[in-house]
Amino acid sequence: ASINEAKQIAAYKAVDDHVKSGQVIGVGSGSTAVLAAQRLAERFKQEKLNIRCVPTSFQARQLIIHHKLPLTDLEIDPIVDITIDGADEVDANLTCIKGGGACLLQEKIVASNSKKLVIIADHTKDSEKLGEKWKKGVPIEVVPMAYVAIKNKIEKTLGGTAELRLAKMKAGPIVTDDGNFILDWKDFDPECNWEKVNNQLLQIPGLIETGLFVNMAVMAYFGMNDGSVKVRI
Ligand code: DER
Repeated sequence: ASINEAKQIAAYKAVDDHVKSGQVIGVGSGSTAVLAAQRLAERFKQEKLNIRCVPTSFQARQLIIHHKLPLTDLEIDPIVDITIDGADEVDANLTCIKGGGACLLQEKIVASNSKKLVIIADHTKDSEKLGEKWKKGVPIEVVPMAYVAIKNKIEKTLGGTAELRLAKMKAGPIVTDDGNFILDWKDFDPECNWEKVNNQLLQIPGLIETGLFVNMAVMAYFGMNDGSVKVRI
């Protein structure tokens, strides 16, 4: 199976296994979540599902509107039944690196207000330890005025390098949906205790959120090369 086909089988199986009428659903961000939204729209139409969708980014909001799915938000629906979202890498304990698409802040907020977070990905995201396959670092959202000070603090206290994420089709840094910058923290110690590291990072003033989703996902669906789906619980 191609990578896209692997993403699709994981996304479709997760939507088919978990989505039912009456739910408030968190719609994820990134290319795998696009496929989940596609399947959600198919089922919504076929089964006339009574669902409401909370976006996890501007992209997710566009997806919901494009598919004419019922749009809601966390202000109206602060309790989400299930969020289905992608990831950049998932380790053996279901700890995820997210934020490859710079959407980690709203994704983590919606996920933390969801009864269940289900991850969907192709097999290239399936690792024993974080850092094995994903080499672009842990995305960290920061207040723009503080990015150098935070970069220095991360490198001094935790090692590695924290690089400002620059835009491709815009001069200068990428700016997130909430107007912040992203630092990508690379060359971290792969043996570290991610819960401890995440808590240490979150103490830094001006550091808004990390792409480390620790003890949040309850399941991960991986689309495999042979067309099967591997589920990690
Ligand atoms: O930015 C994000 O957190 C996305 O969910 C990303 O991690 C996964 O995007 P992909 O499905 O396009 O690989």
